[in-house]
Amino acid sequence: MGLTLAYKILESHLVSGKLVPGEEIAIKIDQTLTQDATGTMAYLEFETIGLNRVKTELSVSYVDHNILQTDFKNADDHRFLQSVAKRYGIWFSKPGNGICHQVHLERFAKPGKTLLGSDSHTPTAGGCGMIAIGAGGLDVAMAMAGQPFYLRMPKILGVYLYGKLQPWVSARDIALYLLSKLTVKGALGKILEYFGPGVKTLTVPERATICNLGTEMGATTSIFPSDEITYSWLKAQGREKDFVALSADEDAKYDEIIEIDLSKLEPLCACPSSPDNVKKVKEEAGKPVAQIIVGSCANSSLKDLLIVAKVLEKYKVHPDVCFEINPGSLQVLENLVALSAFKSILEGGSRVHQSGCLGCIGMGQAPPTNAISLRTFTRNFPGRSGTIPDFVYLVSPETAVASAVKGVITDPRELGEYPKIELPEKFIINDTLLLPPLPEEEAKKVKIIRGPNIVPLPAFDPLPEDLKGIFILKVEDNITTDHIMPAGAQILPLRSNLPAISQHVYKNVDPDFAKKALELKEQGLAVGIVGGENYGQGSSREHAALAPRYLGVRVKIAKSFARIHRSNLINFGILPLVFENPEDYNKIESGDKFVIKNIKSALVNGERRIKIEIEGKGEIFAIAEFTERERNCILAGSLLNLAKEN
Ligand code: MIC
Ligand code: SF4
Repeated sequence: MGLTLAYKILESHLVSGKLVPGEEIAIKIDQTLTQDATGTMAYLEFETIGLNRVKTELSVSYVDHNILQTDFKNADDHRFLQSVAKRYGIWFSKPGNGICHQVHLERFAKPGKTLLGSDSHTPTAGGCGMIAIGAGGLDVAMAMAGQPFYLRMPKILGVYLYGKLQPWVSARDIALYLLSKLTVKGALGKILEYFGPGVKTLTVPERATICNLGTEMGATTSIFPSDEITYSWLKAQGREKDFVALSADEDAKYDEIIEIDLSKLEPLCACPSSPDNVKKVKEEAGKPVAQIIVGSCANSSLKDLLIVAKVLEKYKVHPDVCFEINPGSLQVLENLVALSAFKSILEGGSRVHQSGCLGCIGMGQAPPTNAISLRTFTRNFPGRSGTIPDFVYLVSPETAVASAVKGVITDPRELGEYPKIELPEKFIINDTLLLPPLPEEEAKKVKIIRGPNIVPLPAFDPLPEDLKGIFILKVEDNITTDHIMPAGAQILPLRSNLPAISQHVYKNVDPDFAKKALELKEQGLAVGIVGGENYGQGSSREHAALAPRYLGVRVKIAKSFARIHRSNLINFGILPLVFENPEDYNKIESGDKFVIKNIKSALVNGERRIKIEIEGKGEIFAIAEFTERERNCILAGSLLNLAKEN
């Protein structure tokens, strides 16, 4: 029986376990990436492990999220990160060099290798034939320390592409089509592997867009084969030596298959406020738009901005639209300039920003009140833009620019003939903002620079024998990490300061959450949270576990959990329990008192069924589905405690 590409790469990196769906496996990690919003914590964690240098083939620290410097905090973080990179043998991508995933694809992604990144969109590099997975900062710190990465072997969902996209339909529309079929939880526990004749019609950045958005479906990762198109991409980056041809066997056996005829797709959009609320652009056409942004790790490659430039050669941006461009990287920007495309972007009426995440994570670019904003971003979760309520649509660069010139949501096919776009055979490469690691002897002498906002991690107490407390919050399905630990210009700068950032947990859901939780913690009681399906979807931010833990959260009971958030909870000693009977969700209300007797002994004995007594309502049962490693981690109170014990 033939093998899938994902299987082959996992097999060549397997450290322990069996490659059987659902079984825990450990894989060797070749490369890591961090970004500044998750990176400061990841490096504080790496420091506590006490090594002299990273043990990976390559580790890169990017600064792309917190590049708004409203005071000393972000600037201090940048200096901390740069000094850590120098000290421990890590590449450092300076602010302005671009979004981690775009730069990684350009400069470092290698077919056949594994990459672990402290950002949920790390799978973008799957466009270049690698297994690239998003994880919490602590998992990435462990990988930098040479430890394998543990995960449950996903199922492999083969996506068979055939036909060719019609003019004005692009990679984003393929991903939106899949989102409409799979929803935000349809790819949980799965790897999306693309194959079939349609693959050859897509460039590497287009493949990367598709892999990037697999994250929004809950996928563990997404991957494309490495073929002659991958070779041309690497060659254009001056990296042809990194090429190896890789694909699934002809007779590969996928756990499931979805087929997509690319020629049948049309421009799609994700309506407010979920990436899977997908409709045809023509169904929404005619609605006035106030703001449009082309950017983010999903859609800000050279091709994405060239299409914008080509349209703006002919038309001007509508006077009532604020049309903004966030180039994916310095390389994209420089090549746009060299191709004279930047001129049309400027002359056409765009507002151009520096390369980085910017408004995608609410660092500026908030839309006006009661107005539609179209974005080529990854997520339109409620309030993520910074305006509450917001009306954010996710669209392709083609739909974005067509709507920008018309002033209303517009199907780009209305613009007539599709412009001819040629990508350079060789990109202009400028790595001056990308600093290589120092040699070991020199690195040892480097002093790490810490600003006053960089607060060391507190100690986390082990799991007590009984958990007695109150469920202080009950939330619905698909709660995102943006609900749990919001980002944006005021909160993101607090990522290295746990006591400060904790004050903002669940702020937009229950403004008193932090206060209530801390009061219970002071009384020695445990804080509990009740959730629905796919609890904790979205980002990899471990602060969505770390900060609640700091506030005294010890148990979350939900119908199901998103992969990265579940791992982060375990890494910081919070029990993620799943309702045995999902109907029991209706029995618990916020404010209910609970007791979980002998939970410690139950975990020590590997018991799966846990009794929870709810005051005045009787008992319910929850499933504690943990591997031995996960159980030990929860018992120790955190993975760091466990690592120290060992
Ligand atoms: C996001 O897109 O939500 C982020 C910001 O990139 C996060 C990481 C973070 O919260 O720092 C992610 O996707 O993992
Ligand atoms: Fe940055 Fe947005 Fe991509 Fe997250 S999704 S890495 S915030 S561009």
